[in-house]
Amino acid sequence: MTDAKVMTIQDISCYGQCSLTVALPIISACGIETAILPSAVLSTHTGGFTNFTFRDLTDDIPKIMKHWQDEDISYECIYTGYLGSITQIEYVKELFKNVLKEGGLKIVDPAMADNGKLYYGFDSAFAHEMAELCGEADIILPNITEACFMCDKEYVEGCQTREYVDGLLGALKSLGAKKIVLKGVSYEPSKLGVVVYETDTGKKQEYFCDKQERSSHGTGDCFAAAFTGAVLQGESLIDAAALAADFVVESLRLTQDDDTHRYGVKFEKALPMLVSRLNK
Ligand code: PXL
Repeated sequence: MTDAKVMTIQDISCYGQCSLTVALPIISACGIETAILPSAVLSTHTGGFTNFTFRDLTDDIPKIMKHWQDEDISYECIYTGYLGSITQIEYVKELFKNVLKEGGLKIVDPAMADNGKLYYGFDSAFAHEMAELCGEADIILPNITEACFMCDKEYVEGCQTREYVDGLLGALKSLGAKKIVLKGVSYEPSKLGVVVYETDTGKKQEYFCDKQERSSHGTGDCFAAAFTGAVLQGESLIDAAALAADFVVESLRLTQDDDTHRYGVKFEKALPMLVSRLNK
């Protein structure tokens, strides 16, 4: 068991099973000490809810960072999720410089879009700034839509061809990202999965699951958290990505019969599976 500490910066959506309310329990369940930096506090996430509150915590970020520096607090890994503004992206670059241990791991999930659309409140200027942050990262976790917005590529509905996915991976490599975990890849209607591309060696690996009937908000965050926990426990990238994908599928499966539960997935009920697979 490692004593590596991770710090994750993303919002707190008080209700809705996404961002910090899934990252903290999932990474902790993986046996990893997890510090948090809330980028904003919302009453709910922005997908499918209206009139949510949004308390921007941008101004707190440099103060929190300064206190950590004064206290000599630093981390083996920083994992970023949903960020609320371009200024916050700039602050993340400062956090990488000032509170990540030398040789520490930068994991960036450019959580900002899905199904061909940017989430509420984002625009292409934000997507391009996020692309720059991805260029500084060791590992990035975009879905197909986010890759398209960051690389100015056309989003194609439905299944992709291998040529199209290879084109996206090449464009993501040009951003400067070292290791790419591209999510939401589907070469045939019944399968959905990830491609892991190590840009330094050119190695590409893939992992596919049976496509579930339902999709849901928050699954990208569940994936990123489980992936981060598994990597910090020493799993290879492809094994961590496969475990994270299986964890999301299990969470979706445990949610699908509940028609009233549409805003997130019941990942809590899949945690035992995640932990037992990690400890094998
Ligand atoms: O799951 C990504 C996410 C995180 N945080 C907020 C969101 C979303 C997706 O819509 O709205 C606030």
